[in-house]
Amino acid sequence: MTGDDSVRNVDGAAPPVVLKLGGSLITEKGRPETLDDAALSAACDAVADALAAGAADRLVVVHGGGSFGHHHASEHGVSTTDGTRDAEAVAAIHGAMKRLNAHVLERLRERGVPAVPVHPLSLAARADGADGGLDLPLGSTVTLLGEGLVPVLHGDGVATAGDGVTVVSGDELVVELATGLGARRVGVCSTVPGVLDGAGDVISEIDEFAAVADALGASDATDVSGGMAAKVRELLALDAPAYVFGADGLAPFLRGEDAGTRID
Ligand code: IP8
Repeated sequence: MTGDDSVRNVDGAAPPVVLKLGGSLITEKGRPETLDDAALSAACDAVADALAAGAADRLVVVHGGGSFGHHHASEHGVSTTDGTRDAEAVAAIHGAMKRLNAHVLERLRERGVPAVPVHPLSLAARADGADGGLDLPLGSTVTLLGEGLVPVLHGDGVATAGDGVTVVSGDELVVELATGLGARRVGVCSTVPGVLDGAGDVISEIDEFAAVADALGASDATDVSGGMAAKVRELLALDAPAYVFGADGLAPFLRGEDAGTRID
């Protein structure tokens, strides 16, 4: 896929934009199930303004867990690699994510954004276990987009062969959606203004991992530390240009401009 708007994707329509709103941006991470109301409202304003202006029509939103999902996941010892077969634990994690999702949807809808939920627990699976890939059927997301709606997915529990239910992160969903939908652009909005170098300055552009491995504190060959280095690696592997930016970068990104760090 390319950034060329004239290119059509699998459903014959213009490729969508995939936007992740980080859990640390839209919630207060230290306080269980607490929204960062101002940050969430500002993000929803930016999305509504962009849609009203005709920018970013065909938009898929993904949000993270912040103080909703992570709080319950850690209470029950569940992570992307450690699963549970305890239905109460699954209900607690999924229920918290649905509550956060409902807040995001409500704020988008009250600004005129036709946002509808897509819950990954009901769709996705890791059929080969926690180490295997994510199978995320895209039929509902593609169809909702085609109907002029804005699908809003979220980090969630995911059925995992041999491990019960593990966590699927918003970042993993972004990669699956961007690849499967042939996204035009990908944006990751969080509390940091971009990918930072060793001196704490935003790196404006990354086109190969080796060039920034030292600054990110990761070796080129191995990256068990996860975090930003892993995120950069995954975004580099996408065909679409990806941007990592803070709250101030959201409006420019949705207008089609560069914001934060461009990873391509
Ligand atoms: O905040 C995790 O999503 P993330 C969601 O994108 C849960 O890592 C259920 C903890």
